[in-house]
Amino acid sequence: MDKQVSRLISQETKRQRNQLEMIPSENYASRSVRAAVGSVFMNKYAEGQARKRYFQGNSIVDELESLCKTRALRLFGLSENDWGVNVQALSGSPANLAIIAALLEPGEKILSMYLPDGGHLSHGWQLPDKKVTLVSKIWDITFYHVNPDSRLFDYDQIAKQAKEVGPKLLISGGTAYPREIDHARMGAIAKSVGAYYLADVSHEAGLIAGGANTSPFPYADAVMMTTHKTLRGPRGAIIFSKKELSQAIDQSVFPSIQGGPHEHTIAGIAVALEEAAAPEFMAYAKQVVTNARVLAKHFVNEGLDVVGGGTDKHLVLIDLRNIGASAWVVAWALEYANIIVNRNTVPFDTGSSVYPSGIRLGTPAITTRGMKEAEMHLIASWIMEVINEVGDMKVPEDKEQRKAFIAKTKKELAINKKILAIARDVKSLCAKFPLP
Ligand code: DSN
Repeated sequence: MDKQVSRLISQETKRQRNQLEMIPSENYASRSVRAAVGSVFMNKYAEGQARKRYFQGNSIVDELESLCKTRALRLFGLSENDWGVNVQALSGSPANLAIIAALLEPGEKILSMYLPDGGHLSHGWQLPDKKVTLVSKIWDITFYHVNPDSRLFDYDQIAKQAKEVGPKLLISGGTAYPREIDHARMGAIAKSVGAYYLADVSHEAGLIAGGANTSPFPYADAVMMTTHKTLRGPRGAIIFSKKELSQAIDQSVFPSIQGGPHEHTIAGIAVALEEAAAPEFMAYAKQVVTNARVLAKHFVNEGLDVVGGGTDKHLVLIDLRNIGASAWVVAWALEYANIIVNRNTVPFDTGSSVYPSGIRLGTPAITTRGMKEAEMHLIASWIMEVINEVGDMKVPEDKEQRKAFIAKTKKELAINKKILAIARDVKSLCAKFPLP
């Protein structure tokens, strides 16, 4: 009925089909997940918890939400005697806000990972002269950093800092940290200073469910995950918390922060959790990591500076400074080559969030299409060709010159013969690996 939106949906479907989605936080949800999200559950208001609602007509919604929670606990091998679970938070940032608001009084201290080292905005990001996030406006934030040489965490240093700061909450969670976080160590550090440990495993959720990454559950007081990344569900979030904390967290989600939960999303999450419990999902999770490792090794062999020396997960972070390439130019050139990555800050970045020094790429979506090691080598070679083609195009420092450069460069990239040839090859590869 709506021609304009319908046209845009068709165009986006085509784009997703013909391009390589290599942003590590993206994936392709199954048709069943999408059907559940587009279902009549969208029409229902259901404030409160199952069987404790404020509106009538919720007996079926109650069943749905309880099913989703049971599946969530089962997927991660948790007992309902020890763990509470909330599936109502709208996404990762409101979920983290709800957890923090439930566990801490305003003004109390949080120790969390520094954003340019791969952390997340919702862990209290602030600049020296600007409280960028609501979390940083309400709570007292200190960041921990990666080691300057290894660009990895030095847990002894974090333990020392935790003693000095005395936080009430220690948060881990990397959106651009390529190695596994040592949850046992982080949990022990939190315990040693009387802090709660919140593991934000939004990026790794599917890898943990599939046995390809270590579970934080034995060590954390609360675990938050978004549901649309490696877990391959709809956009949403799940909060797990130790039983004694769960009531406060439920009340923090509703009525403190949100109104009615999106029950259609909860239906989609329930479907995704069932899909993730299937044996094929374990194979998928392992292949996601294998594919990322193949990419990382290929880039290291080509002389690129792969942060952390490789990856344990689904993502690879490349610092382009050693070859003098501009991340903005590379990311756009790759887009014209039908390869979608994102430009990203890297540890000790000398650029800005808009013009950072790195690119971040990941394998969850292309692995969902069925791509394996051979395709990773092919993709890595195309990425190298693009980087070599545009490596000497630098974004000027001067604002006015930059504006002119951006307009000119986009036009040049769009008609670059080498890039267009790669775009055609990428499209042919994509045709062999249909979307779910
Ligand atoms: N936007 C997500 C990511 O790309 O990692 C985090 O919010």
